[in-house]
Amino acid sequence: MPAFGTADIHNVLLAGSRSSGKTTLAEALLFHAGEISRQGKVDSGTAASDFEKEEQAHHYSVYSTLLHATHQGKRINILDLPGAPDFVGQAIACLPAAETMVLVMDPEVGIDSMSRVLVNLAHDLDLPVAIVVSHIGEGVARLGPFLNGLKEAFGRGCLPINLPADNGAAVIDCLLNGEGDSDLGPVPGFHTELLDQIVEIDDALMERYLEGEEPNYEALHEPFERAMDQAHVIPVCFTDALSGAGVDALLDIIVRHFPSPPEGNARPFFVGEGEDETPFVYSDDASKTLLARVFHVTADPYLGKLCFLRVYQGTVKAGDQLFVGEGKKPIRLGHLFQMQGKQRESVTEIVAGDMGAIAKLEDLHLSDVLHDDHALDHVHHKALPYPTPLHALAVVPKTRGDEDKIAEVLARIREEDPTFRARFDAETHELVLHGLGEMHLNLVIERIKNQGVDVETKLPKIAYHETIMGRAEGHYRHKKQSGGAGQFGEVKLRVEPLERGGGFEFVEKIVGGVIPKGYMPAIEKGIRDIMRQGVVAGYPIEDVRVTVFDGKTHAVDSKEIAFRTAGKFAFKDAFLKASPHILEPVVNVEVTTPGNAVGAITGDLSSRRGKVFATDVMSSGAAVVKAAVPLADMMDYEPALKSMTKGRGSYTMTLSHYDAVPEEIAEGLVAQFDAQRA
Ligand SMILES: Nc1nc2c(ncn2[C@@H]2O[C@H](COP(=O)(O)OP(=O)(O)O)[C@@H](O)[C@H]2O)c(=O)[nH]1
Ligand SMILES: [Mg+2]
Repeated sequence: MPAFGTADIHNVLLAGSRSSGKTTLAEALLFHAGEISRQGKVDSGTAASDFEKEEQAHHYSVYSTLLHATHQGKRINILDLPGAPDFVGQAIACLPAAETMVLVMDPEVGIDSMSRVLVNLAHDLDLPVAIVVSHIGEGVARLGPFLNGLKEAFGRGCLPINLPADNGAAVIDCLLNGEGDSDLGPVPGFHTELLDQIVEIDDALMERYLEGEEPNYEALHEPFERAMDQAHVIPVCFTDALSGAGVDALLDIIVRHFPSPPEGNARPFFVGEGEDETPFVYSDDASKTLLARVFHVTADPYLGKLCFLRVYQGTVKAGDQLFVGEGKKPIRLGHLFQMQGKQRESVTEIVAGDMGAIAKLEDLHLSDVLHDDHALDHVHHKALPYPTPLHALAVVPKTRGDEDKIAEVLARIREEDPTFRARFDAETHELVLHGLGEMHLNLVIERIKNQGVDVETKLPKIAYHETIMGRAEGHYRHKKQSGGAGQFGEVKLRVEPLERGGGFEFVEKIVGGVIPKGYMPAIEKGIRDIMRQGVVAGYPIEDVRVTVFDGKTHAVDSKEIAFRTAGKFAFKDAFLKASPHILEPVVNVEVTTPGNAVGAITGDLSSRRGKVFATDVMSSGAAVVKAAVPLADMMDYEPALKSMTKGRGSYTMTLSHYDAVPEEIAEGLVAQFDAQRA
């Protein structure tokens, strides 16, 4: 096994919307680098990257996959990310693992919402972006307008570093080469445009360039790198992963032009908390103390839990004793692996800049930081902007006793996916799953069923909340004194609304010790119990301050359980008097569409209780419509958008805020809840 030094490694993310060609490109890169002997296909379930049961069944990627290739003596680590918005959580978790985001785009689809989201994420994290235009064999006429569209969407730094040629059967370099012809026109024009942009970053180079010197690779390498790091240049290149056009060229581009770890922007690590938080500067040096982060977690059928690591500083060695975050107790590593999809190979170490996996560490989780020096105890990566899961689905096992199996599957999914949540509702005996969309939740159900457990699912629900708009007092006396040991607890409390997002505040204002301090945690527990269950419609309660100000104790019969019950019902009493409301999530919707469908789209959004606040039509003819719409009215949006745009529209949703639902909807939700309880 050749060993690679930190400067010989290139880490790239293959990102992009669904079906843009990431997995097929990954496969082609491995094949052209001689890593695999035949090129598999996504559609026949044979791609190295789509190896999980669910992926082969659906012919698309659900999980992030780590692959690697060797080209010109350099190591390329490739992270093939899922493209569907429902699986974006896994993609986001991987972003800090690489130096370059390679955004794969199918020109037939155009500049879609997901690609915009990804470019924004990369900019937020200071991650250089390169664009690979796929499917060039399927027609070159559309590539010119597509390129103009890229500039309009992502800035004038979007410039080709190679060009399609021979009607999409080949590519021709336009960074180091200034001659010849391409499918988009003569090469010299593109060459000059790119050099003009690069030299802006380097005064000395600019001077020589203006004097007529043609810069070579050595002269251009460093300025090009810096231009990428500063997003001054977003290089665009062309491929057809099925015919192989542009694939060798892309391998060359990755190892010759894309940043290695020492060349790329440092990943945003910080040390300390709150106001004391300061950037943590590491050095891409394999001999220093260790800094590594878990970017992906998966379950291997043989090894169990596998944690994928990116090492930033130092070297991880098999058998090492390491610390996890602030943990004082070291953990001992077992085997280390380098991964090729599902294939793994034992390695003795992973150096700064490289990635790999470790098995069987139950105490290690997604996003954890590993180190070997307590000076790094509080080092963490900048918080990643995971979307909030807004879709809910209730499931009940068909066979009693399967709860444990289900819990096991869900715990595993929660380990892997930061955008998935599960909550057991003790009152309804339902398991409520929260995810980013129907596809996301259906996949969870599929994974449960793959474990041989059959479940019944209820209709998808919206993640509503309950809250109050007014202040009120509540009172409850819990007294049970018939036979055996008695129970006594009495609580008086006040509830008042907090700002949206304020969560829950518990305040104790007891005078004269009428309730001993020791019972306060029990009262708070009782209140938290009912806040999880909801009072009026069965949804969790948010944004409430509770002040316990009075009550009574009994010298013999008072006990924790009595105060827990009293707290619960005193809260319910107050809540019902404090103008209870049901809140619904309102999402920011961004629709990318051909311009001629804008009228239909804005009209349709308004009919979904939406407020359209911007419509930008670009010269390429594409348009972006921005609106805020209650999530409840977006549940069937995908097919509607498809039919309005003849399949050419795309959209993304992110949580905007929570807003009170209109009266008639609230009444419906309450009636539904009452019927369920009856
Ligand atoms: N002709 C052609 N088809 C491609 C190309 N890249 C991907 N495809 C096809 O497009 C579909 C989606 O590709 P896939 O790699 O799964 O996309 P992903 O969702 O981005 O991983 C598959 O049917 C591929 O065979 C390409 O460059 N040229
Ligand atoms: Mg894929």
